Amino acid sequence: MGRLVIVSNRAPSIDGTGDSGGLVVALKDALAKDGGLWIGGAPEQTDTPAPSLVFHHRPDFDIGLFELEPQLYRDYYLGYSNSLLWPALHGRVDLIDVQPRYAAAYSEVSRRLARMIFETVRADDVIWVHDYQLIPLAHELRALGCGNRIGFFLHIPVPGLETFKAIPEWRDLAAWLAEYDLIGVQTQRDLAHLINIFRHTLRGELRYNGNMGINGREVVLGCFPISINVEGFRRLAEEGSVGTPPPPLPRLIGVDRLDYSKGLPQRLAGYETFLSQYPRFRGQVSLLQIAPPTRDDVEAYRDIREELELRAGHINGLYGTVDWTPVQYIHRALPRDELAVLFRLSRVGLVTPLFDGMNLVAKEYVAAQDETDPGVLILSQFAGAAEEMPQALIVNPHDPQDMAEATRTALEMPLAERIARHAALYDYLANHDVEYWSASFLKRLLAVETIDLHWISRYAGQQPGVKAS
Ligand code: ADQ
Repeated sequence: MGRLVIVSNRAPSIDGTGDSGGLVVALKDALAKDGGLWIGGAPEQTDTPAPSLVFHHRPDFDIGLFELEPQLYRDYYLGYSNSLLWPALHGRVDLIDVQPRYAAAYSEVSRRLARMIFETVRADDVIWVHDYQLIPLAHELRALGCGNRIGFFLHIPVPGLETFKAIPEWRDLAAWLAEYDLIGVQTQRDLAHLINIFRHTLRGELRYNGNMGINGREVVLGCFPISINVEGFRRLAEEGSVGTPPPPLPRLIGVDRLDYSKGLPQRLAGYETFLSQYPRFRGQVSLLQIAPPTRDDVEAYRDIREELELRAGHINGLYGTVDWTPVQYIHRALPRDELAVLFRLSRVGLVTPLFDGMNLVAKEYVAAQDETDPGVLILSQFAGAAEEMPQALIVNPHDPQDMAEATRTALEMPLAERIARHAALYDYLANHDVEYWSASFLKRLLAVETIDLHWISRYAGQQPGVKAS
């Protein structure tokens, strides 16, 4: 194999700062092995973007940045990606903002990026594209005659067909997806939805091996639940410290980007029901909600912030006393080691999104626990993580009563049961960490049969394997 080429909306930092979580850690080793390249958007936009990738060398891998004009970036990223695709794929069609210029910008970015990638990749490089911001990329690369293996991983959910059809370009999106060699999704739920979308939109046929025959070629589909560096996060929790020692209350903790998909108002509604129905816990527990701002330029995100602050203020006004604050709310990001310790100190982890591709906080909470006195995870049935973590207390985040019951059960759970549930969850995660995730995706991508260049040439209108000038 040649190099591994990762493509994502945002590139890792050039100096390695901020590598501590997420994708970079997951892919670092795979990238370092064969002199890998990570292609991603430059952190700043410019009125005079470079026509080609701007390269930087890191000791572990190279970075190729693509630059965009501010307006194009806004329409592609804040517009199409986050005001249309994000809400639609999370089932919130009531929030979608359809603007023709968003759709044009979305295609334009992949088109430009494909040109830059095509002039850079070698024939045996393997390309792995990440997430909903770049779905058309394989289509644009194929149109240029690119015959490389190209895989795609979608980090967020695939909704049901009817919801998907609320996106005006739903047919295009399905067709663009079908041009990858391998499409990875987080859960069996997503896989079933994707198969249905292909069947309905492109007359895709499911084969005995789980692949789909679409437009005369075979597309490999797979479910690859993403994970975390389990051992690393456990160590952070054991060794880290928090600046100010938290008060010695058995705490509930929630840590989420401030996003409407994370179900934060519903979580507070469940907590309010809990405090109202079980007065004996008043003054005994508090909920620490850490929710850093995200995508502040999109209206729906400003609304959710206001709603959360109103609800938190309402609960504190209703139940708080001079020496007890029921909801503590922090509206900023915290260092990872501090988060890990807070998870470990909390008796209950609340992970209750309305719809979520996976949700890594659920896995971080379990990894951070003291195995001799672990806390309990309350997990939404709509988080992708629920498929893998049945030993959590699974709840319906729309039902405050269910949330209140689960909170009481978690707080009263005997030590032996907490230990048993945690041990099962931790064992599973230890065997399915983020390295396992990236290795299994790449293994599957490398096993895909080399694609039919004659098929590509039909698109490119040129000889197979010949690069367009
Ligand atoms: P996200 O929607 O961002 O990711 P999630 O999986 O929960 O959601 O990851 C969030 C990460 O940010 C976690 O590592 C968490 O610890 C961190 N974080 C959250 N709040 C923080 C805070 N206040 N301070 C510091 N760190 C904080 C998308 C999909 C998910 C999918 C991931 C990975 O929406 O469903 O799990 O990609 O594929």
